[in-house]
Amino acid sequence: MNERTLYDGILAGNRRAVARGLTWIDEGAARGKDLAQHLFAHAGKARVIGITGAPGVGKSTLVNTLTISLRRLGHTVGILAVDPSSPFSGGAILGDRIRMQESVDDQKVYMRSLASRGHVGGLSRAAFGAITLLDAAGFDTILVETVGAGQAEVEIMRYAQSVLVVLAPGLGDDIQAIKAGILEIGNVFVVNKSDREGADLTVRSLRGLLSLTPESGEWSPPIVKTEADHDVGIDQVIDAIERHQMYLRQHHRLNDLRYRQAEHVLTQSLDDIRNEVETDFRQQVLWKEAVEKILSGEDASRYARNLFGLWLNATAREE
Ligand SMILES: Nc1nc2c(ncn2[C@@H]2O[C@H](COP(=O)(O)OP(=O)(O)O)[C@@H](O)[C@H]2O)c(=O)[nH]1
Ligand SMILES: [Mg+2]
Repeated sequence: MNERTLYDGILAGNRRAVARGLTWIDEGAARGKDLAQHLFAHAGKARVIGITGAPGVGKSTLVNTLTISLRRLGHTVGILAVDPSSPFSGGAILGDRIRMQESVDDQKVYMRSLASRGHVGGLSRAAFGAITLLDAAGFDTILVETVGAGQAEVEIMRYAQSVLVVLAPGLGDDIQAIKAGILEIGNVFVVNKSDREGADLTVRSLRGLLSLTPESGEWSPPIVKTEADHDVGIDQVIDAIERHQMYLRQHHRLNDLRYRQAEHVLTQSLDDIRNEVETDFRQQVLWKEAVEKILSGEDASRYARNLFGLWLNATAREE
């Protein structure tokens, strides 16, 4: 499959093309980056829901149950699991459960986990590319599951419109240990495993913590109790998401987000060019000459500008 066929296939929602494209993006190489950049113009229609929280709180179970409900409501759902520490094992289970519970058309759900890219920037970029691809492929709802631990995950949640932070009782005082960062990114809080003792205590502690964090605009994040493995509270989660989406539309936040994403794509593109320039010149004698000149007191920025100029001329000739 060449890039053109792949691109057209993705826009037509062809599953093989979607799978191949996600693999390209997950590789983190130039062809995947190009593909994601080309697809950006066709994205921006889906609602992107982030689901984050500590390992074991029930995020994957919630994603599974939410998907079933969203399918019942007629939505098409793209799912990304970004969890480098524990690879998503729910893929087959998800498919099976949906087939068991609903006679839905499998074609309307697509699930994929992203591998660890080794460094923060790579994983986050692959996630953004993958969201863009699923959006361009026509999935109207995209669920992105991350483990709310590191910087990469918080960064990935910045691509989501509505962020669900999932907690579970039994964390006790550990709730205090929840990073302030994760409280700030949450638009809806889900206290899952509410069949367990301590759920109400968790809700109260959470409410206390939330009252201390500065409010962002007129939205005050609701707290929803769920039992994700028994489809309890899922309608309320969907309702909270709908209300948050409505809030975003009414306050023109979706346009702002899209604008920032376009800026992000531009920044990435500039970074790519910078890296390409360096890689090119490191292989040439010019690089060594420049380094030696700088050693003997010449201005590095003059050389940097010079190298960019030469690179631009060379690429202009190629085109
Ligand atoms: N008791 C109880 N267990 C749950 C609930 N939701 C999920 N689980 C279980 O919690 C475990 C971890 O769930 P998982 O979805 O993999 O958590 P994740 O690591 O956050 O994705 C699994 O054994 C689930 O079956 C719930 O509402 N109540
Ligand atoms: Mg999981």
